[in-house]
Amino acid sequence: DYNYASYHTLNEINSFMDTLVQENPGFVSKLVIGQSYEGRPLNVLKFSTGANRPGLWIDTGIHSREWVTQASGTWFAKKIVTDYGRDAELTDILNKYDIFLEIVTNPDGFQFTHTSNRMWRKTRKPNPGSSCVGVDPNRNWDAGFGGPGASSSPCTETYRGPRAHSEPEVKAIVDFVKSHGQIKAFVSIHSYSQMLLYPYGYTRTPCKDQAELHELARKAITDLSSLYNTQYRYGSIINTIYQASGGTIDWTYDQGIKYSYTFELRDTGRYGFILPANQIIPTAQETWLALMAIMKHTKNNP
Ligand code: 0X9
Ligand code: ZN
Repeated sequence: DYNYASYHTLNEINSFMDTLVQENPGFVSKLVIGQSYEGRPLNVLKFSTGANRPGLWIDTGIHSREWVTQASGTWFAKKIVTDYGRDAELTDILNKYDIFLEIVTNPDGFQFTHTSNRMWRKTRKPNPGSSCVGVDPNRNWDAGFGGPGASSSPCTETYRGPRAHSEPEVKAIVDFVKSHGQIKAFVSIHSYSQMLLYPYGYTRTPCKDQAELHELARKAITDLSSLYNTQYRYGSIINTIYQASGGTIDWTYDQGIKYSYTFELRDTGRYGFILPANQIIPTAQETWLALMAIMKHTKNNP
């Protein structure tokens, strides 16, 4: 049986996904939206109870070293399966929307964190003319690409890449979002620093839905804190964390996905990326309350 209270390898998470699909036929399926640079499948779990529904997207692990995010993603998958038909609010959401969950969004990086360097963040694509490997997949999106808050140097942790959507892990999501055409909420989950952020990161200009996104963030982090009193900050990326160009949710917001959010999960730096495994389940549980607030608001404000 899968242990949600420990960290797992890529193979173990892939087996978890296949088992979940097998155990829930007609509800959970696995889409392969592309291939990583090293040829691994980019797997997305789809939770669906009917045809032609709009979609809600959650991704974890786009930065491979942020292990509590992939671990929380597996817990969310199990929670969705457990609560459908039991929890009235989630059941109502799933009777109107499909949920798409990409747990290991950067599989090459994740494998590398297990085999070679626990602190690997970027993709694993070589950079021509440099001995440094990888692109920051949260600087590679076509949203202020190349502007301040990203680097043009392949040897830095925030290297933006040679061009927008150069990374297959990013391009697969771009193609999926565009071809789906009805994604209504997009949540990209990182760690650490305990923040709930909305656009923009590439510009100081407030996004046009700032007031609504700010109020919903307040509600979401209030719900989150109700469980273990974990304190989150919230606001636009640029005002709350730092300027960052080419980020995921700036792109999704500019595509018309109003409810675009990024989380930075536990903690605030005591353990940082190396969060002890005994915090996985509490982190996932509290984060789920915030995700429910965002999904519920999306459903109630179509
Ligand atoms: O720098 C980042 O990419 C994010 N912090 S992290 O420690 N997880 O790397 C924050 C960036 C803000 N998010 C977006 N621009 N989407
Ligand atoms: Zn990150």
